[in-house]
Formats: sequence, structure tokens, C-alpha cells
Amino acid sequence: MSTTAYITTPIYYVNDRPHIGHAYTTTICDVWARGSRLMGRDVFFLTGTDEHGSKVEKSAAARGVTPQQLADENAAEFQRVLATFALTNSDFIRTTQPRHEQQVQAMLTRLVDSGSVYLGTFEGWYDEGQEEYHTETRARELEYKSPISGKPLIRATEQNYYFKLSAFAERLAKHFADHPTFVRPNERANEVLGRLRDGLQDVPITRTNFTWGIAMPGAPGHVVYVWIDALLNYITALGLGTATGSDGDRARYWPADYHVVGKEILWFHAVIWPALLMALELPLPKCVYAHSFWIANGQKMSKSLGNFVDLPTIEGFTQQYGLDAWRWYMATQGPIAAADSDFNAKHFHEIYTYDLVNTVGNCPSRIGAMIAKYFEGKLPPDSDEASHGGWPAICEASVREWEQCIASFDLHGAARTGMDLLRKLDAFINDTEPFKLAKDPANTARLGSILNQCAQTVRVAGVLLEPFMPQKMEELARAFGGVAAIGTQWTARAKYGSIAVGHPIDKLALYPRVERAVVV
Ligand code: ME8
Repeated sequence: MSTTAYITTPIYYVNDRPHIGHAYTTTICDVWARGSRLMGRDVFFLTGTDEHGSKVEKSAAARGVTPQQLADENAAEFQRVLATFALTNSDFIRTTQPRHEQQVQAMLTRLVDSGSVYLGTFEGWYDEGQEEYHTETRARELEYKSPISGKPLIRATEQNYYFKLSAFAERLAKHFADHPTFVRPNERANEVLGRLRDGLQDVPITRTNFTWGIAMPGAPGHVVYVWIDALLNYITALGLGTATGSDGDRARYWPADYHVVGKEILWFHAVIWPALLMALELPLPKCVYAHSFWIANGQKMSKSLGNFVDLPTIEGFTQQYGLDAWRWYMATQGPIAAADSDFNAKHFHEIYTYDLVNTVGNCPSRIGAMIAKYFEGKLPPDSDEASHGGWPAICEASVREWEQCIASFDLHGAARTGMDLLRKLDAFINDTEPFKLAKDPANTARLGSILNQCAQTVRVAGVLLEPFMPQKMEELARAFGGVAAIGTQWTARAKYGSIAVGHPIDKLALYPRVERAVVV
């Protein structure tokens, strides 16, 4: 595994306010970034906003502000999300920033010079809402309606610059064949492959019917198609389009480990983006990970239904249950795989109670309480071999499994390793019954051994759960051996047995019971 790592979210449209979908993608990327940093990788985590295009121009006009004003206002909202959710992005790119615009122009010049972009006439089925053209076959499949808004597709003709996507069909097919995990999950890869078999048409990459975009170099009146502008963000943020081909030493992060996107924008990321990179002679990302959708109370969320779980609603949850509970719910119950996930307050409450109150809160709390009661709050020695529960090996296996899960973006799996460790520990406590042993002083060595093993294992579980609930797991680390180890090497942090005998173990109540009040 290389030591540098690069993960990206889509850059979000500024014509809309942030909602659960945006918070979700950014949060799961954050979990991965934190997990990878824990393992000692040098992580670059990018997010940002997509600020050009006719949709932004129209929304701004409807509100009586300039597109830039609208972009500034909503980009600030998206940045507020990052602060609210303690997200650890390394940069926030805005496509109206000069650093981005200059590099996009430089790269388009390169594409024209290399013959991958040419001027021609285009006719096709256009989805106005998505700013996307469909082939005849695809349009027929869609019954000539937008798959997103349901509005009719429009027959449109334009003189435009095209990107020679068709020229890359074979290389793309080969790339997919050679890299079976290039697109994940597998269901999504199969969909892309199915569409690839229909053949590829060249893509118009400039527009002349509006002006809010990056000017196409050498072509007055043409602005760069918003999707081409947007996709390039993943490399302009690293400076790959500058004359020197790097912004400081950020070039080292390319190619990306994961472009995490929603399934509705997979085609752009799985087909158009790799072809553009081939045309620019740059390496391809390792994986495009397309998750599914949050739906709300069984219904698709949409603007027309007005049922998006928006920021104020999310803040209602974080105020009542805490930020880490929100992160936990997002990262473990979300639509990371092929199926959509339903967001509802009752389920949220159940998960909070079952996972967080009853397990993550309760297990360390009962261990801390017993150490306080029977050993004056100091870690007893593990001196009774007869009571060994095999915890060093169990922890070691969990850590190895967790590492693999993080590396492969299996966040549900990674969460499970930490949670299972705590559940096993609860079962161990129930089986060994330390509270009964404590009744007879002759059992002190055995009792101490059991509680020592429990504390050491809790500490390891806490490290595995840290990317999901960083604040609570810092509290846990503080109570179980101190935070001094935070920031030290992964091998030391994840090692069983890091709390010294005699070290104070504090009592703590991480997740209080909550009365269910939030209604969505
Ligand atoms: O598409 N469930 O931006 P966008 C889960 N600017 N995730 C969801 C979701 C839902 N219901 N709804 C949205 C764009 N998302 C372009 C991207 S990238 C070069 C350009 C998330 O503001 C999901 O990640 O419409 C989806 O892909 C993204 O928000 C779309 O955000």
C-alpha cells in the first residue's frame, strides 16, 4: 500500500443548499481519510463546489443576484457543513477560483493541440436539468424523459467543440477488463459495461447558449461544458494542469485512490473522466466508488416533493444525539452498497440505542466502574494465566481485518470489527462474571486479570472506532490509558496491551439514553 492516499467527493452544485446526500458522501470520505491517516498514510482529502453552468446562471437570475453572488453564498453553506461535521478535508476547491480556471484552459488547449478536441455540429437528446446529452438508444430507453426530473428530453443542435470520446472505446474496455474493481460496487460496474457495449459518441464540451462558465481558449462565445470543467477539479486541486504540472508537491497524490460519487453521476466518472485523462496522458484513478441514495421515509427525496433531509433537520439530530452518533448512523446505515437506504427517525433512534448506548457506551462504562470499585480506579495486572481469554490474538485479527476493510473502502466492515470486539467483550464479562468473583478476595488475581484484558481490548476497539466517532473515542482513549498515544505510530496505537498496569482508568458515560423526540 502506497503511503500517499487521495480521496475525493463530487464537487457540489451551488444552485442547491446542502442536504443529507452531500453530508453523507463527505462524511464517508472523512471516515476513510481518518482511517487511512490512522494507519500512517499521507492523505489528501478533497471536496468543493461546482459553480458554473446554466443551472447556476438561471437560479441566480431567479433570485435577482449574480451567479458569483449565489456561488459565494452557497459555497459558504457547504463550508459550514464541513465545520459542523468536523470533516477533515485537506482543501476546498471552487471552480470559479482562478487556480482552477487557468488550469482548465491550459488543459483544453492541450486537448485541442493533441487532436482530442475538435469543432463540429452536434445533434442529440438533451436533458436540460442535468445538462447532459443522451444517445438515441439511451433516450429511447428513458422514454425521452429525464431520469432525474422526468421532464421531456429536448432535441438540440449546436456547433460545439467535441471531445473524441469514441476514440477511447477500446482502451476503456481494456481498462475495465484489466481492472475489475475500477468501478465499484460490482452492480454499478456491470451497468457501465452494459452501456459501453452500446458504443460511445463524441461529447460536446463547449456551450454557446449561456456565458456563466470558463471561456474556451481561442473560441470566443464558447464556454466550457460544466461537466468537463467540474471533472478536472480532481487534478487542478493538485496543480497537475499548471505549467510545472504540480502545485508544490501535491502531484504526489495522483492518481486518486477513490473518487466517491453518487450512482447518478457514475457515467461521467467511469467513462468520460478516464477518457479525458487518457487524452491528457495522465494515470487513471484506482477506483470510482458509486454509492446509492438515501431516501426519506420510503420515498425518493426530491425538490418537487420538498422532502430532502436538510441541514436544519440534520442539526436537530446532532443536537439531540451528538455529532458522533450522526456520523455513526451515516457511515454504518447508509447506501454505500448497491441498495438505497431509508432515513427515518425511528431507525436512527434504534441504532443509537442498540449500538451506541447499549454497546459503545455501556461496555467501557461497566469496565471502568468495576476497576473503580475493585481496584481504586487503577489498571490491575494480568497475572492469572488461567483466566486468559485469548484477547491479544483476537485484537490482532480485528486490527488486520479493519486495515483491509479501510483499504478497500468497506466502511461497514471496518465499523463491524470495532463493534464486534466490544460485543465479544460484553459476552466475556457475562461469562466470567467479575462482579461475582469480586465477592471473594481469593479471586483478586483472577478478577484483576479479567478486567485488565477488558480494558486493553476496549482501548483497541476504541482505536478501530475512532474514524467513525472521533470525539467520543478521544474521550474513551483519555479514560482508558490517556491520549498521549494519539498521534503516535499506528502499530503502537493498535497494539493490545498499551495501557500500563497501575494507570488510572476513569469512569465514563459516552452515550446517554435519549428520549425520542425528533420527528422527520
Ligand atoms: O452532481 N443520497 O452535484 P450535486 C446520497 N456538481 N447521496 C446523495 C443524494 C442522496 N439522496 N443526493 C445527492 C453534482 N447525493 C455535480 C458533481 S463532480 C465532478 C460534479 C450526493 O450537488 C452524491 O454524492 O448534485 C451525489 O453524487 C452528489 O451528492 C450530487 O451532488
